[in-house]
Amino acid sequence: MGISFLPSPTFLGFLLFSFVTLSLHLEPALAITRHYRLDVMLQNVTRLCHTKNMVTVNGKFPGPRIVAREGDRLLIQVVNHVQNNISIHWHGIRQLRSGWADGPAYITQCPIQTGQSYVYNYTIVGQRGTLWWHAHISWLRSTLYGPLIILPKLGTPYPFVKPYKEVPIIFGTELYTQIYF
Ligand SMILES: *[C@@H]1O[C@H](CO)[C@@H](O)[C@H](O)[C@H]1NC(C)=O
Ligand SMILES: *[C@@H]1O[C@H](CO)[C@@H](O)[C@H](O)[C@H]1NC(C)=O
Ligand SMILES: *[C@@H]1O[C@H](CO)[C@@H](O)[C@H](O)[C@H]1NC(C)=O
Ligand SMILES: [Cu+2]
Repeated sequence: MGISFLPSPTFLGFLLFSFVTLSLHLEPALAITRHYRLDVMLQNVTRLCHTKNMVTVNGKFPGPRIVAREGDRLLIQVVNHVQNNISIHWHGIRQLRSGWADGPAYITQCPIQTGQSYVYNYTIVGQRGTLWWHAHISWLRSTLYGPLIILPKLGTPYPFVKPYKEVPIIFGTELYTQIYF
């Protein structure tokens, strides 16, 4: 005859249950919502001694970088101040249950018309690294683009030695030569 100090299976089950629910509750607490506003506007841009009046985002060429962590929600308001119809595609983002935020005009949304705005609302799930965003209508993609940087979750290391410095490099052309999706 002996006295057992082993916790009952029910108690163990309860502990496991608490642990699992606790972990489930902890995770979203780390993810945040990040707000961006992209104003699509004309701007005189000078490159290699040539000045061109072009369609830009926030007057920058290339456009501003968008930074988020894996798990974050992005709320990006795009405001159209130019005469062209606009839509922005978040290249490489897996739109899980947010297909209407993908961006191709006439495929997942109507274009944003002059003077109108649209809020792209999506969560980044299971992705990290550097992607890019670009206009997804007509030739506008030739000047409307910028980096989209997804950092690992807080406390999650990169799958390589942490770099000393990171510099996004974007290759672009003003010539619109190809149609692609
Ligand atoms: C761009 O330059 C032209 C010619 O100098 C000027 O008339 C126009 O106002 C400028 N546009 C902007 C948005 O700065
Ligand atoms: C802009 O979009 C609207 C709505 O889809 C369309 O009726 C109009 O023809 C478009 N304008 C141009 C210049 O494509
Ligand atoms: C963004 O989408 C989420 C999930 O569908 C929704 O709960 C939230 O209200 C949306 N936010 C805005 C500002 O549209
Ligand atoms: Cu793309």
